[in-house]
Amino acid sequence: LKEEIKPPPPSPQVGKVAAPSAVQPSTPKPSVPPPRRAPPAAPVGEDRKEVIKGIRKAMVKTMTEANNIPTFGYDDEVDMSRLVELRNDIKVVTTEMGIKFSYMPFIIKAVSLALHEYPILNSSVDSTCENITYKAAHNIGIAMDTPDGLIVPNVKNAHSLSVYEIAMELNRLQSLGNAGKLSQTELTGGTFSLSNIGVIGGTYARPVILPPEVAIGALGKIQVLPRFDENGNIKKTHVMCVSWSADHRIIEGACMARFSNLWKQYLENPGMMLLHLR
Ligand code: CAO
Repeated sequence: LKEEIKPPPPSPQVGKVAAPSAVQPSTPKPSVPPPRRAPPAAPVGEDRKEVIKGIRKAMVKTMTEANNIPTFGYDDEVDMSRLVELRNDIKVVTTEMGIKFSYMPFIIKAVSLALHEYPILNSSVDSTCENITYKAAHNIGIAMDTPDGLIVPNVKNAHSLSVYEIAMELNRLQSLGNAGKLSQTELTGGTFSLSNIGVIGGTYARPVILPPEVAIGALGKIQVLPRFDENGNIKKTHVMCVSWSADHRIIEGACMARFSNLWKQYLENPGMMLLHLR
């Protein structure tokens, strides 16, 4: 005889508490506060006072002055993939020629080409903001992190220099800067500035304009990131962020954005720069 198999009787619920998930909607777990960081170690020895002088003193003056200027900020990202490829192609030759060829010469040339279209970004204003002077030369200031601190020598007449000549001048300024030997000529007369903080790291920044200049750009680190191509496929892309700051008393946001678009076009399609070679 076959014994009839019956399902086991339901277990008695009396006196048992049903599992919460069975009868109630799940409630969020109480958030656990992150572990506290250990307090910083107490300073050893005594406090140290230092007189602010030299390059840092100059920075106090310029930055305090800049802080009185209403500034507009505009950020974007640039696809540097083609430029990365181009630089790799020419790096062997330029190294043999004894020239360090970074991305900066292309970035400076692209700035100069875009300034031709938007000359107000290469202007200066007087202290009472009553007159704008459109500068004839493109003297592009480059923020340099040197053993003496932050200095901003400028590449004079970038508009009339080739990318190669800009690279040579940048090499010269960098060696002088590192040796603390830049002269007043190299440190004054800038008309527009760039700060390549991306050499150290980071994406976006908030650069401070150097009066009487009216605009500055900060470049972030070139990173390999996934982006979509025109067909919707993911592609490996060398992305660099840029952060512009401009004097909003005379520069409209739309002008800064159009300038940035043009500059970006040159960097994303470096071949376009060839059209303007003399
Ligand atoms: N992202 C990734 N790599 C970068 C880069 C970026 N944005 N910019 C430069 N690099 C690379 C260069 O290609 C170079 O690599 P290789 O050795 O393979 O050629 C390397 O980093 C070092 O570059 P570099 O510093 O010698 O040359 P540069 O022309 O790019 O920059 C300078 C020159 C003077 C702008 C830079 O050295 C510097 O001092 N930057 C700091 C600026 C700063 O402090 N700004 C803050 C101002 S506000 O306080």
